[in-house]
Amino acid sequence: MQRSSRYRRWLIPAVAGALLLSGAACEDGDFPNFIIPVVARPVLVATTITVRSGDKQVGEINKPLAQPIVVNVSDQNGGPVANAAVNWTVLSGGGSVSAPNTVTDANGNTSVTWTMGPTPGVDSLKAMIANGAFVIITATARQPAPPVQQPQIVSATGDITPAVNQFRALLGTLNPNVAGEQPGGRREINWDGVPATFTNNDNFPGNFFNTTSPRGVLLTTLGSAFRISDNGYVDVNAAYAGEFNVFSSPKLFTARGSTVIDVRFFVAGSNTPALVTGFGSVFADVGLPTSTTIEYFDAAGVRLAIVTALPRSDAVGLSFIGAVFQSRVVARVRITSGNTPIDPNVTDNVSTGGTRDIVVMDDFIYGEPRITP
Ligand SMILES: [Ca+2]
Ligand SMILES: [Ca+2]
Ligand SMILES: [Ca+2]
Repeated sequence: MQRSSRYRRWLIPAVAGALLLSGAACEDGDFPNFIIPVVARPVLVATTITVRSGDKQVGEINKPLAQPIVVNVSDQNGGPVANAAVNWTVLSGGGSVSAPNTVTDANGNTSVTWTMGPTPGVDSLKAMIANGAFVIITATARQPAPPVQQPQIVSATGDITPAVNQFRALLGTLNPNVAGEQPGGRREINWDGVPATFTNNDNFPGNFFNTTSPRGVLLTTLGSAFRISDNGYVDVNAAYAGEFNVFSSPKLFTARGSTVIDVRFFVAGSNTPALVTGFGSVFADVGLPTSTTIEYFDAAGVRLAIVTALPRSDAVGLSFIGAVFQSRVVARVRITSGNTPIDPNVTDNVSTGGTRDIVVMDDFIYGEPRITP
């Protein structure tokens, strides 16, 4: 009986998880004075939660982040805890998670998919375990990038008439040269009606086709002036004879001192900026495959597209390039016509193997400039 009693006295604390049982601590005088180490297994519980992956992502508003949010739950010894409950709470941003409560796998991991809220900014998410330990995960929600519009491009060299007519048809019927917004359709500038006072000299004003003849374009150049010619610019340099042929007779257009011209759109006859769906131009004597381009910009100045005119392929030497977007998004185009401006002392030398490519312009064809996209 006595032995059984002693046994009980040290067994019970051991079962209760005590690490040691000291005989000296016993009040019972005849209990042997020795120390029994009892290697009791501590109860391992979910103690710590950490983010394994998915923190600080950047995503789109109202869209799930690309990567799941993975957390890991570990015990007092840093070992993984399986079947630990994790509670997920969106703290800010108004988004949502795929499940409010999850449990860890054998590796101590569990995850959710996090969908961003409706406003741009930093969203935050809390993942918490039963003992109150938690981690905060953040993500940045952005506005979705505007869909990249792929314009329809019309390009030709040689006989360009079918391409020009195709481009005209894409834009719609030709509007009269009057002030104000037309409901749709297109405008054109062929330079042929520019009066003699602005022909074969450097006096052509960049606002001519928004004032004298209101068609909604303002021309500017990085160079010094614009020049309209009814003789293929032979009055500038006699060596240009036969180089620059017309699509619409008899006049052509180019800048002096630069090959770069900006065309900005306005409601015809006004100072109100406007947008067009597309723009194209006829070019004369494109000699090099990359010298002549049209760049399209939106109202914020973002470049939407760049197109490159094909080099001349026949004796006439005309090229056409134009682009039409699905909606009215073009506020400005930048034309680069060749790499060398007309000059009394400079000739185009591409045909003899050189790299100086002088290019001039004929017809501009563009959508009706309107205020609304
Ligand atoms: Ca013309
Ligand atoms: Ca040439
Ligand atoms: Ca040329």
